[in-house]
Amino acid sequence: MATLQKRLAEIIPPLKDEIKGITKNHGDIKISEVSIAQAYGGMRGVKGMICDTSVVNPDAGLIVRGYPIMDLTEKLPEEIFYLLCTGELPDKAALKALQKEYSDRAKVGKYVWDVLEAMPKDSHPMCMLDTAVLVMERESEFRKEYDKGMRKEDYWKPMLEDSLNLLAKLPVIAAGIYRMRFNKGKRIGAKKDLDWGANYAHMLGIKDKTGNFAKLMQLYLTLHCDHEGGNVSAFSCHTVGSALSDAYYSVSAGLNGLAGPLHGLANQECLGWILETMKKFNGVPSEEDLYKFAWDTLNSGKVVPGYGHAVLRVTDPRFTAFLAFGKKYIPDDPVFQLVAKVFDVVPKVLAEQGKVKDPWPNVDAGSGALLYHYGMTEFPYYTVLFAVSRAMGMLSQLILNRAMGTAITRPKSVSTEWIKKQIPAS
Ligand code: CMX
Repeated sequence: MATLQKRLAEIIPPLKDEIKGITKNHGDIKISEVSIAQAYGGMRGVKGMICDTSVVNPDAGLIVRGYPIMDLTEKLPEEIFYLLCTGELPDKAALKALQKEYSDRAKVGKYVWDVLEAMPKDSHPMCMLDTAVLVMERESEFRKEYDKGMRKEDYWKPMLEDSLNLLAKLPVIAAGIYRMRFNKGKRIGAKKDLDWGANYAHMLGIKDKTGNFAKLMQLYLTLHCDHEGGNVSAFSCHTVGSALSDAYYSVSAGLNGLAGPLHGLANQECLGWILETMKKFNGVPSEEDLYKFAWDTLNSGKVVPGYGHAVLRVTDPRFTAFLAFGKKYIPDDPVFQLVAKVFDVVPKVLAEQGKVKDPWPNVDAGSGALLYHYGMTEFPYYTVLFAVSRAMGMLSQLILNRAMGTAITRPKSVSTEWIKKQIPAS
């Protein structure tokens, strides 16, 4: 059976040889130059690391292992994880085997719940998720094997074990946090016959007779899976992992970055902005009022959350997928209608202002309105959903980096004094 473990064991050695050959024979070829503006500007556009799980093209958005994300919207998140790791979609048997792995590993230790319950009641759900991940570090198979003394070529194996354990437990923990933090009552146990995303939806306990909330969760978890290697969460996870820190330490680092308002937290900020607009205008405003309100936001020195991107220069296809979901299932919902209207107005405003390089919506612009419709109104929780999905990207990248023996991250920094010396005298 082509289990994930077996398939990785087959594809890793030739891939390693290929990379060895490339660096040995062509290592001197230049792939990037760095300007002073880039050094001060978050290294935007500098090609200085490898990520084989996905690429983000400025004019097309996320491509996972050669598949545009719009071609994957019907896939289960388990299929996506297999694809991220191997470059192939699993056959039925491999999918079933992976689902069994998740189901067998889903039990979360009591000590994790005890820690979460001891946290202050106003802790942010992302801080709770991160704490749970970090406190489970004691379970790391990578650390155990490393401490025993393991051969370098075997590093990826316990990393895969840690990844499967984490992915199996994350929805259970994340759903538990939702119920605990927002007083939803007792935790709901997983069901053996449900897939990963449907189980998460079930454990959250959102009542939905239509079954469309579970569909939304499948779409949500699929769309947020990965976004190449240089975004804040992936890069943080990568850097920490490059020190051979295990999956728990590394993913925790990534989650801390995802919790920032310019990154994953933008989805909570986004719905906040939409609801603020609704409140101000007592419902969906006219295009004219919306135009003025968007300008007010910019003039008050704030960003319009959900718009702009460090890499993309077109409407994020993930936003397009959420918009299509809303149009299909909840076209009459006023909050969703406002999201669609904002899409008509805000890019014009941002373009007129002329500062932003990408005036188009990113993934965070629309997802909140959909969750809100199905009764998940606690928007500080939204980034947790993002995190559960993005763990797939972070972990698949970690597995591959361990397999390839990726070097410890250590770019060179320079001082402003040094920069000044590079500027020719005029
Ligand atoms: N609203 C107002 N101003 C914006 C803006 C927005 N949505 N997006 C960018 N700008 C501004 C920047 O703040 C910057 O202003 P200054 O020159 O005064 O510093 C200027 O436009 C140029 O920025 P940029 O090069 O176009 O964008 P960056 O690559 O620096 O930043 C991002 C990208 C996403 C942080 C930025 O567009 C932003 O803050 N967007 C709103 C927050 C958001 O939606 N984040 C989620 C991104 C997706 C994700 O990672 O999860």
